[in-house]
Amino acid sequence: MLRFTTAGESHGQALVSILEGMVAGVPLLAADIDAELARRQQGYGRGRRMKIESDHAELLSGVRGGQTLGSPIAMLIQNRDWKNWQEIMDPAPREGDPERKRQVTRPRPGHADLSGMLKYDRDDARDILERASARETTARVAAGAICRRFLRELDVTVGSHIIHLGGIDAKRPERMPNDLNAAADASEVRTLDKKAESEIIARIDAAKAEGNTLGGIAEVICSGVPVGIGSHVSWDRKLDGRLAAALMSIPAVKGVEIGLGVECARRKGSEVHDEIEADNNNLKTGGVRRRSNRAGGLEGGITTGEQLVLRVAMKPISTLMRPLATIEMKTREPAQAVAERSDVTAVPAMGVIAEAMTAFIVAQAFLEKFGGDSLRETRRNYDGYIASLSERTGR
Ligand code: EPS
Repeated sequence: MLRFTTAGESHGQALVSILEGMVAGVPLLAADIDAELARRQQGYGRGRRMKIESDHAELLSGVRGGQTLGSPIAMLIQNRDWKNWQEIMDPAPREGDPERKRQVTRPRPGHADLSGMLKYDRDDARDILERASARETTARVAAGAICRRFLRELDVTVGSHIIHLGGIDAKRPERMPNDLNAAADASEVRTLDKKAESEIIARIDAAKAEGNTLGGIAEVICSGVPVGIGSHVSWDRKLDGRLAAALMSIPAVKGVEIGLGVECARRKGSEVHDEIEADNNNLKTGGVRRRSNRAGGLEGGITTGEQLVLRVAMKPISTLMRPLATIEMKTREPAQAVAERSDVTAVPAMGVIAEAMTAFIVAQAFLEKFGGDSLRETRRNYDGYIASLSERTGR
């Protein structure tokens, strides 16, 4: 079973990411991971922190001579900001227990601060917010980068672009670019619509000026997945549910849609379902094609062989420079929430994180279906499956 776990606080010493269950023989360079980490750090609307950090994953185990070994892959990503926070984040008990600096006792509406303080019995919300911070997503992107590298060997790609930010819709081009990420990454807000791009940037500037924050929607597209990944037989094997859970777990994400998503509910059946026709040339779909892809590449929790199309909606960041009303936890008096340094929006970065989570779930489901301890074995099993699909086309 492919799985990963992360550890680390936002202003702690480092982040840790461990990916377990990846097959041996996948070509992997630290640069493959760093390239994804750098993509996550981009995006107009981020705060000064992103100028401090320049993320690099140190491969501690599981990779030798540029190939995975099949053993757990441990990665360490240092927090450069740690040097400014060492005293505040020191794991050792403090001599004489002096008052801690940078305590947070005015929880932010919309953040994990308050529920976390109550649940974990903490008087300082820093004990919660350090881990609830979006900094943790760096470690997810590192694990996702390895999954993406594995999938690339099986001709599967994952990309994303921003289709909404701060009240502005970005149009999809008539023809999607062949290299979606190259095109989206060329934009500071990762959109393919130039007109919307300048409107979005103006919105971000305006939100910043008023001490506000903005949310938005990323669309993730995963191409090259054959028919038959995931399963209808049990609730927890349905790939749509697994993707939704993984994407919903990204900080500040409040909605996930597959294909038409919520819009399905408003339409008649004839305007929702994708009609089927034979297409003997397309072996990955079992020799059929859909006339449309409103299902977003999933029917019954199983891939159809069409592109996976997922949309992920992020709420505005909950740290506002013009803070919202809350209470001071020590006195229970009305107060304004803490206004820590933060971002105006992180929607462009969220798209990259959503790609990483998608790559992880798809890689996990691939390994369930095709198994193997080495890439060669997985590929042989994969090729055998595609060959058996081709028998149906009479070839
Ligand atoms: C974050 C607040 C900001 C963001 C941070 C997430 O950091 P700081 O509090 O240090 O200014 O930049 O995001 C990252 C560090 C990152 O790598 O994405 C928050 O409160 O969630």
